[in-house]
Amino acid sequence: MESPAALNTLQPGDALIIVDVQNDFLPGGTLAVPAGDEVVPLLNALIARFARLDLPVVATRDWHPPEHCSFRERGGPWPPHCVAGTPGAAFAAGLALSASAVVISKADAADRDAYSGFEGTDLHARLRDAGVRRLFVGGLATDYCVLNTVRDGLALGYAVTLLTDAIRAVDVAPGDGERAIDEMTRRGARPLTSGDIRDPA
Ligand code: VGL
Ligand code: ZN
Repeated sequence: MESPAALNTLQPGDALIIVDVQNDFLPGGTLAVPAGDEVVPLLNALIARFARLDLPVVATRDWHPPEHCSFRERGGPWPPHCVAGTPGAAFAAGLALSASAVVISKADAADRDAYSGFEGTDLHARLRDAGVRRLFVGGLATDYCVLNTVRDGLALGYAVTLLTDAIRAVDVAPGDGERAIDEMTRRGARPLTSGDIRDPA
């Protein structure tokens, strides 16, 4: 059994997973997540720390074709958002992605949605090839893409730390974000704030 200190301390095999920090999910975007912009400085600090320790940084992005099935015009639940190649789909301008960050595009087929960064992508293969065993997950949105990425990560056998200060929820129904955090925790994700993460001695 690892001690709590070890659980909080970065080590080889750790990776930072930044979920969908894209303009359309920030205030002013077409599917704005309330206070979604607040995750950016927290994630930037973590990007710098992971990069300094030579640990992988992965950024997922919602990357929809123009007539995606999740859009209202096609009977889906969402306004058009994150159309591949448009400014709304670009990563937040303030997000300081390291040059070595791996970008994973998802939900890029017109007739299928994918909330998880693992769904229909090579994310698992890339992490496995890099020897990754623990995921530190932050980004947007808590109740959709973060939730589903964490569910899949746990099911695939990764140890998952949920960066509770670096996520924000859509909250279509009030409490969705809190319920998502509860579910992820119940499934085995470890909730931690970025300030609780320690560098190795
Ligand atoms: C997301 C709603 C629709 C997300 C993506 O990134 O959480 N939410 N598409
Ligand atoms: Zn989407």
